[in-house]
Amino acid sequence: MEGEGLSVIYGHVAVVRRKGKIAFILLRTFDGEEQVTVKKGEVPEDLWQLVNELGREYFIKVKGRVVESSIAKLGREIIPQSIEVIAPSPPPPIDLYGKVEAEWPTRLKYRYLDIRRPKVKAIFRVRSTLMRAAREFLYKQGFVELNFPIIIATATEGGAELFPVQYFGRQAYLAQSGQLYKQSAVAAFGKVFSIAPSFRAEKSRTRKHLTEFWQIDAEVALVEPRDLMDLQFRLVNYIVERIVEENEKDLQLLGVKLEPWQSYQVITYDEALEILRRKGFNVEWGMDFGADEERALVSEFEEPFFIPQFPKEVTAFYYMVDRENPRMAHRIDFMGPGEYGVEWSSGGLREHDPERLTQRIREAGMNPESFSWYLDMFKYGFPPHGGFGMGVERLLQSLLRLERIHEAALYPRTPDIVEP
Ligand code: AMO
Repeated sequence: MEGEGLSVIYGHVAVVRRKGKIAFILLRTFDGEEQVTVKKGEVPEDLWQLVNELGREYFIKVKGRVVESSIAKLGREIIPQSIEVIAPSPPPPIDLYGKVEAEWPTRLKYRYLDIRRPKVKAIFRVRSTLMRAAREFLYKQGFVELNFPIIIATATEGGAELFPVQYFGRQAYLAQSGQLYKQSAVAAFGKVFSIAPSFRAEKSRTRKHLTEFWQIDAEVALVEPRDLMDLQFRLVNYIVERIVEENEKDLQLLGVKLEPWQSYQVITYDEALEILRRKGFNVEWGMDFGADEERALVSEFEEPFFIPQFPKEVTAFYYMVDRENPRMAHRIDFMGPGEYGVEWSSGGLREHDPERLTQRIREAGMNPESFSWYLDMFKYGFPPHGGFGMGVERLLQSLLRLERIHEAALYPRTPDIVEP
């Protein structure tokens, strides 16, 4: 659409308001909104008649003049010469422009319409920037992007949370993460990442769990915990900067103010326990933080923070046990701060000693034989390494202050929802 000449605009009819001899069509285009102003007497009679027949969600083609307008909310309006209905619509079952949002289950039932709402579109435009920025940043840091298998034969993140797949008479599973594969690849490339879906058959019905979610899964050879923390902090800040640059209007629509953080903090597991005890939680040394504890903890912070070690018992088998303090393992959690804070990522240093790994797999109640290729690979000159898996929806949820994680997925998957 250009200048004040004749333009052709396609869009969905959001609302038609008629005031006597004048009608306003609010048109939702693919990248914004336009107002079409139709005056009886100034347009051919059949066009005026057509306007009366237009309903919400009709997809139309408008040919007209774009003129600046001091009264129009958008600062300009379209004076049509012709309007063509490309695809009509029955009245939509949910009100896409109502003051009061439809209930969440109804929105989900008609998600294919719900995603046309400007606020929902804003969320996914930001998500698009987030994905692009993550890639940009990691490429700039010299990472190689790879794709790991989605159909796999073994649990990587705990045996109970697997979705089984019938695989030609064998049992296979949907990947819980690319963990084992990204570790294998780090020995070849040094710095690798993958952005891929993860599947977890968790029956958790919480504000922060999905059964299908996306991870920014990275692995680096020869890193120290500090490097991993710096890298992730810079990654998130880069994502925030790009969103601020690219999505000004979307952030405005969502009522969200974003800016990069100045610094991050590091607190020990024991310090986290102390904070929680002070807040009245009955937490014992050795436990992992549940949803309530996590929420209470992050709300104490205004800057992102890391917890760089956890009691060995609450870490997955692939995390390296601290050689100096064997009660602890190098699992590093990265926490988003504030009221909408949440665990953005888990990561850490990996165990690359096959003997110790075998022992850890046994302790986790799994059979080392199911991991034979993984255990074998560490015999072949394997460099020390570490990495992280960052949850895309969790990060988006907390940056955009979304009440539930489901809003950060186009078609969320939960124990109750698998359609549409
Ligand atoms: P973890 O299981 O902690 O670690 O997952 C990494 C990150 O993914 C996100 N996440 C989820 N998001 C939505 N719904 C879920 N059910 C869900 N579970 C996890 C979180 C979490 O921090 N292999 C390791 C990572 C690594 O060590 O590199 C892993 O998968 O943001």
